[in-house]
Amino acid sequence: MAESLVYINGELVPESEAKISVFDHGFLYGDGVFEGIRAYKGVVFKLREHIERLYDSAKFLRIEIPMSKEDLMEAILETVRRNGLSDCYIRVVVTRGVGDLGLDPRKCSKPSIIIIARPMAPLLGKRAVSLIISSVRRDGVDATNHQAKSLNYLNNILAKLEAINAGADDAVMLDSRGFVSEATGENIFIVKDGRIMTPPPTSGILSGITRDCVIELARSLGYEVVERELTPFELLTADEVFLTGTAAEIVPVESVNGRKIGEKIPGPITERLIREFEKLKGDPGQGVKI
Ligand code: PXG
Repeated sequence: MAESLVYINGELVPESEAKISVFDHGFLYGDGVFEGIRAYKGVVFKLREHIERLYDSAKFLRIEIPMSKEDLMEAILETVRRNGLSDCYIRVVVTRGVGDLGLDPRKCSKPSIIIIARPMAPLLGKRAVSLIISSVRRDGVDATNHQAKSLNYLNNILAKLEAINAGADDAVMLDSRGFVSEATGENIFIVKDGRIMTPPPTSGILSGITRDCVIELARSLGYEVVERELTPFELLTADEVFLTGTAAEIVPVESVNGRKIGEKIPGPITERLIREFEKLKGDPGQGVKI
């Protein structure tokens, strides 16, 4: 297979030549932001929403992306085109840029922009997943705040390690008050008595684009969707639990801390949402054409 082409600071180079400096603060301090985006059947799904979130994440960190939103969108589309892809995963990374040792961001003169596009299957596969409730608490909204999609994923990685150690597929983290927040790379939903519920952004979650899409989709199908704090009890006793994310899409949860969830996996509402979500893939109204 030919090498993929990676966009680095305005140039498309073969992946073996795609290199960043060891003095880049994205590498030294995790000082940067990113997006994970998918394209389906020649349409980049929710591209504008991802671009908006990327610029908001950068603004939170006072990283000024040296490119207009339109130009960055075009660079993403061009990277996908030049790699000859129509269904793929796209990673956009913007770091503080090359600086000095020492974390002073003022030493970094220009943010680095990297775009990778490659084929990818759903992250967790289509089957159901088992979860544990992690002992790692989500950082507070007054701390690093996961509403910004930053390169700081240590919180998530510690939780994922705990899941792996426990023999589970993934972990769900609680916020500092003990309410359910999200899984390591996905948002979480529960269903109880026909009503769909998911934690609000105040629970220290990333406001997932798949989450927003599923909320809208569910409401359009006539389901009641409530964004509110959820206790671990509500999670463990839910009729259905599912995760949402760009990489994972919609994934049913079969158990949490060893408690089996529901009668049948996927549950009826999860199954319906998966089926309806499939119909959005490749719809030009849901994104931007390559
Ligand atoms: N929470 C967290 C912490 C995430 O990282 C989501 C929720 C879901 O958000 P979206 O906007 O994707 O619905 C994410 C997204 C990867 C990977 O390679 C992870 C994500 C997305 C794409 C790839 O691990 N996480």
